[in-house]
Amino acid sequence: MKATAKAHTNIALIKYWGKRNEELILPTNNSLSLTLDGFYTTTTVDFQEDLKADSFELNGIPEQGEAYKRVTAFLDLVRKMAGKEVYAHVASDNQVPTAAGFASSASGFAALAAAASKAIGLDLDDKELSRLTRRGSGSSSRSIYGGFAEWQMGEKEDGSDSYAVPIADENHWDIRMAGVVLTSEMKKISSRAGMRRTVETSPFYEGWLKSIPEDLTGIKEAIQEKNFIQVGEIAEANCLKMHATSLGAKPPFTYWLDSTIRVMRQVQEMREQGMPAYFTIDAGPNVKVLYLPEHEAEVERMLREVSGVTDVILSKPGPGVSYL
Ligand code: 2P0
Repeated sequence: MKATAKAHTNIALIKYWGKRNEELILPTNNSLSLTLDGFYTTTTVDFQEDLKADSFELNGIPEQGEAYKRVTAFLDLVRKMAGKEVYAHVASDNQVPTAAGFASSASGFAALAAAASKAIGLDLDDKELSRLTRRGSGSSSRSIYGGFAEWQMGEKEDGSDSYAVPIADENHWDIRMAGVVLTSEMKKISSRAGMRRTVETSPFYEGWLKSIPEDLTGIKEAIQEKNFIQVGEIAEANCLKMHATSLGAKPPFTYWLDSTIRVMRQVQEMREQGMPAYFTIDAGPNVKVLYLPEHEAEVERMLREVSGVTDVILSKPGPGVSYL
């Protein structure tokens, strides 16, 4: 009853920002992401009849706090699905630079869901796996697939129709993303708390939701046509709308630093110099920049020039979940 799985992290171009059901992790809108090569989690789950409790080791270090609780709560779901009462050793190796604002929860839960379900004898297809991993962390539902994936919010109360679907795999289009590292400080407001406060209090939230269908239609069309400018314009505007909702929250908040804004301005400067590049930002200060391979050297050079930038990490589209 042992299995190992590998999953890559993803960055949303159309953001997930708010839940309609906190326990089942059901979102208020569809989101769409790009899975990245190079940043992944490899997890081994080993169920053993003689264990009295689960254990969780991350990069070789035993975890006990919040991370352990989220892993065991997730394993409870897997045990329930399989109808088996057996505990596991879980060992994860995280190759995700979390300091760069690449969320490790997406790759982490996708690898855990795949390894745990396989180890306990559940034979899940991608759709079932996406639905399961969603319960660990919403964004992980999209990491089941390589390249571009869309998490469909679904309508049902039980969440059975809320899972990701593939849009175009990692070989469809060589589009690149740079992770611009600004700070390694832990953020003050988690994405979970931030989205909750925004849903509950921001008068801009309704406008955000209304704008999603048009963004989704436009970006999916642009991905199929490999229209970089259209993908970039929609993704950048979508990110700005998401961040605008937090300024309208009560109390208001922002994840941006002064250096975040300097990077945004530098991306604008790149465009003025004739280099198509667009940014997106998640629930943190760091910036991700979309660009095309032919501009890689220049994009990296210009990003490193910005005051406050400590590192720039380049990435290509990556694959979906796999078993080792
Ligand atoms: C996203 N974020 O679509 C958005 C954009 C942050 C900003 O998904 O509560 O860690 O575990 O479902 O998936 C971060 O939220 O939240 C996130 P939970 P998750 O990538």
